[in-house]
Amino acid sequence: MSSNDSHDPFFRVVTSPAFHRDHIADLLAGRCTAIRVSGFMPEAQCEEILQALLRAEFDSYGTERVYPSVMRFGVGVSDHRHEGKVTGSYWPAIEASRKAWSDLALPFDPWEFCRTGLASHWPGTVAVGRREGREMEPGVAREANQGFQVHFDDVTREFSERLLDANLVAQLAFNLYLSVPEEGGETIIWRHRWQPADEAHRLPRSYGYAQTVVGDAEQLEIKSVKGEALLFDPRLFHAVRPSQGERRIALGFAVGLTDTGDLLTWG
Ligand SMILES: O=C(O)CCC(=O)C(=O)O
Ligand SMILES: [Fe+2]
Repeated sequence: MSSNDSHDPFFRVVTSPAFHRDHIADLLAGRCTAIRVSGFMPEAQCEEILQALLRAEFDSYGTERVYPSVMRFGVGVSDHRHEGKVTGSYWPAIEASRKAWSDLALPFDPWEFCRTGLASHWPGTVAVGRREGREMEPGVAREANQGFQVHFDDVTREFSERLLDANLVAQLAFNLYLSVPEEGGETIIWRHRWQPADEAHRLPRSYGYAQTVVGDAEQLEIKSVKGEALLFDPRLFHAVRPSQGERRIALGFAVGLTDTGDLLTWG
């Protein structure tokens, strides 16, 4: 716990056997911070994806911006951003990624599996987001053995133009853990949203911030287990602790709520 004793009752993790509509609404409204669904994907299917990924070659994110390095399989749109705009390299990268995923020859589509699980109790549709009429990347497999720096995710601030062909009113982050280390690898979420003065804590040329940015804000620590899905509010500063032993591999995507009540996903 933090050194600050005052507790916000809405700063909490909900654990549930499925993604219920009320919980997702609570998360979007700020009445909770994260939803954990353990056993979201059966062990055998996690293992199938994991073994296929381990046979494949991961790329690293731009090592200048993302340090310590995070390996990925798939395309993250923030790697194709320049001065608040999506660069021309994005669509060819997606084409290459489609081929790489299809070469894994998985008997099912892991992203569709995740979307179906999110949609099970949601009244709107859950679909991959589109941009300029084209389907975006459905998600990215990420291996972050050395963790993620303290950061937040908010495409409204990252991009000066509309990223999707839709009006987004909120953004969430989804992760499904395929392989988790015994030691470390915790996801930490702080009860602190970006404010302009936080820029003083920015790490040079990085996506991240020094941990001083969160001061003594309340924090939640989530040690996920294999097969578990985590949905959280990524506008809150968060980080992943470095790990030892087992590789830390997760499937992740962003989830946007539209002004028509649908959930759109992208990598
Ligand atoms: O891997 C995690 O637990 C969280 C990664 C992250 O930064 C995100 O999903 O936005
Ligand atoms: Fe993040």
